Amino acid sequence: LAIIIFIVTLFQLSYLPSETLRDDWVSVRLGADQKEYIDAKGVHVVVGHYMGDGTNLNQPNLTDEIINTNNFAPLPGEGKDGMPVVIPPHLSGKMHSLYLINRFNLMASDRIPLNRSLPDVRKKKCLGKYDNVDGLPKTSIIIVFHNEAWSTLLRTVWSVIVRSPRSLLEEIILVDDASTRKFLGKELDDYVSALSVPVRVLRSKERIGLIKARLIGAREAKGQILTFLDAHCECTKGWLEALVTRVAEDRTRIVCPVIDIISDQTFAYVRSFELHWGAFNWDLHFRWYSMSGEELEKRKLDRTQPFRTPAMAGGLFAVDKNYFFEIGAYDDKMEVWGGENLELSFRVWQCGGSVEISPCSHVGHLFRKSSPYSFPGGVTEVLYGNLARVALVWMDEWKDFFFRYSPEADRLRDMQQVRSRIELRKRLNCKSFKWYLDHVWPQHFFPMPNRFFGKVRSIVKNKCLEKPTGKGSLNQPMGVATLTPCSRSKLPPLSQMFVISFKKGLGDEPGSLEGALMTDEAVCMDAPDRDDQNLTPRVKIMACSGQKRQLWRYAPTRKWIEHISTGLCLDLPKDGSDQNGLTLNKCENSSATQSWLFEEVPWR
Ligand code: LR7
Ligand code: MN
Repeated sequence: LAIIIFIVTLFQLSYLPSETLRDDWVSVRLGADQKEYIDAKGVHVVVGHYMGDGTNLNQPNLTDEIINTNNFAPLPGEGKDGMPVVIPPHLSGKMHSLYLINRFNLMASDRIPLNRSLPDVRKKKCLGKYDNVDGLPKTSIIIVFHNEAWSTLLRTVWSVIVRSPRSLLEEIILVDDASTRKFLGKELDDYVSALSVPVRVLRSKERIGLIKARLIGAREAKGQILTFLDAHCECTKGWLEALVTRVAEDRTRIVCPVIDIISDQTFAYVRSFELHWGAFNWDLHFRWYSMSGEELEKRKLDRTQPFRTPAMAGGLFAVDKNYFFEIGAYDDKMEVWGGENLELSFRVWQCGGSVEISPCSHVGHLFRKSSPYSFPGGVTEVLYGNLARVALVWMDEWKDFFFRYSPEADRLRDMQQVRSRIELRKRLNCKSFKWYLDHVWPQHFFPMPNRFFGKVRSIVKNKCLEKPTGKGSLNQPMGVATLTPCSRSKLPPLSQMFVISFKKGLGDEPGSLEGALMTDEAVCMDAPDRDDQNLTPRVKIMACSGQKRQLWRYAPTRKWIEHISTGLCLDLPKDGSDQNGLTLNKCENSSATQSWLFEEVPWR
């Protein structure tokens, strides 16, 4: 059970984009954790985790027979144009138990034709932009899978065939990572041999995990370009042209599509945001964050330009095959799942390439709230072992920060043999992790030698600033800025740790600070720009925006935390309580409630 709960939180915390509720959806019934909506066209939509969230796993025993049966039975028009599927109420019981097999609504998927239509979700400006595919190299599409459902796997294949220019498609390679489901054997071989595009099924007898499975596919590929997809994707019009064109222009580019959402409940195709980039948090979990304001400004003229991303989600990207192998493909000592996306991102950036997202390429991915398959070796061991390798090889002094706060990874640190990967890094003459943070992701919130890292203490309260537990969009923490009793541990909880730059100008006293007051998950202390007389400004902690309203200044003798845009000082509310959050007031000399201490904590 512990393992299951871990997997569930792992996935919930990871990169599920915020649940998208359209304005025109009307709520018709609110269950415990189930919400149903009727949209403008009268279509039923179910949102929320009403199953598969780990709370109901002790449901009817799924026999091997049920798991091994292929129930694919398409109904014409079902799921058409990416519309949600409605399951008739009398089938609800069966739907719930089938859900548990893959942690998505298998019954819904099995009712949608493999070649269903999808809307063209691209911006108008994309249309025509990548239409000329003459002379472009061909690509091998590589899809690895372990016990995938028939309908999702083959809908992925069909969406590639139906929506890619034939002249760009060398072949489709399916790599079976030791699946045990019967229908993925000969039935699959026979089915794909009749398709109009060459499809090869490569099989691993042993469970090798997605990383080594992709390596098999990559080595076997005949195309000049490799395009990877998860086994439950649906490609939309124009997706491949936009990727291949950019890789062909510059072979050191890794190009990712915008990843849209296929609902695990209804299989609705939901367009996602184009202006999020990929990065990670202090625990090295992949995250989507809003692009910085500066970056957005630059893109105002043309939002269809590909943009650089600090990290890729992992599953969906195109890369030049020779380049992929020149820079070291994947770390073949990584197991099962996880970490390889950051490893590849760091490596490509640090060794002279780039990773970008093309807003003109949209591919849907079926997001799940938990993982359906086993992690041989244990979830924690697998994931944190892989992450330890990432840190050891690529992160220089930031690995110490990671290991200090991640006991799971620290425990596995000494077991990792990374010599050949470190040699690879030397051979390729790759840049430092500091260079990566400074140049690829200047908006990052990691500690740095020129930054303060530690607790922010109120001198009257013996309490410290705390990151809120509420969630905003993109699942980032959000809430009013509050205080909690300061931790006295040598290793304080990360929720009390903040980062802000040292200010080292002429005449600045030592220990002066200035900039955004940031913490994990790209959140910053925020207050309204103008001093509104009627309203005591509430100070919040929310997504970093790069705006002036998030800039603060501190000098150790005065002890004020000044809000730069208003000139006001961070204060406890007048009633002395801090439960409802901190506030801003006119700065007063030697006001105890406006006095703060920045207490550094070592991170290296
Ligand atoms: O042991 C395994 N063997 C496999 O072949 C485990 C998995 N797999 C296959 C699996 O069938 C699937 O096709 O590998 C693929 C990825 O596994 P998922 O779908 O369970 O992973 P995910 O979508 O939850 O995980 C994301 O992170 C992974 C970390 O290792 C991989 O990089 C996935 O490719 C990646 N998925 C995406 O990037 C899709 C978009 C997510 C976002 C945003
Ligand atoms: Mn996936």
